[in-house]
Amino acid sequence: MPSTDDATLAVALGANRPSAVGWPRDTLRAVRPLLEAELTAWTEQPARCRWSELLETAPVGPVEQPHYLNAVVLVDGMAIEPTETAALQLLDRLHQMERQFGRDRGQEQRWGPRTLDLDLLFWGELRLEHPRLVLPHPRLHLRAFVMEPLLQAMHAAHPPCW
Ligand code: PH2
Ligand code: MG
Ligand code: MG
Repeated sequence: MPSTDDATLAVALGANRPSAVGWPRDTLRAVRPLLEAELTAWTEQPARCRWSELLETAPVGPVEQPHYLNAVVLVDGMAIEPTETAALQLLDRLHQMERQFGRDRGQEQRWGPRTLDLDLLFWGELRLEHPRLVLPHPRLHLRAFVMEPLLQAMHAAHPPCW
């Protein structure tokens, strides 16, 4: 079984509203190579990514909304060490990608529908209690829509076909 190394980075992806590129499936298909390219540009070396399948999941939260598509990517052998500064830089880059796909944080409800959500789950053993970012993600273990694709990504032997 492929292992999770000391400084593996984990990012959760979710979408349940159409974006400019199409339905959530189209959005996540478009995001996959862009996220890999973004990580490669940031660390200045090719990102070694392990992707889960795309999972259709029932929405969690108080707001009535469409089903989500969720996925998780694990990134191994990052050339940048996990630190608070680096994690906040990465968060900014993920938020920038969310905006690229039409996300407007000013307009949305907490737990409400979104065109693209990119959440940092953990980065090696980094522990962070920053107003903008808590790591490991404090609700990671409570969410099947995160745990299920996370385990899939951990077990992934080949890139999935989506
Ligand atoms: N994200 C939310 C709220 N509820 N439910 C599912 N199934 N998947 C999500 O990604 C999700 C959610 C807010 O980020
Ligand atoms: Mg989220
Ligand atoms: Mg988020």
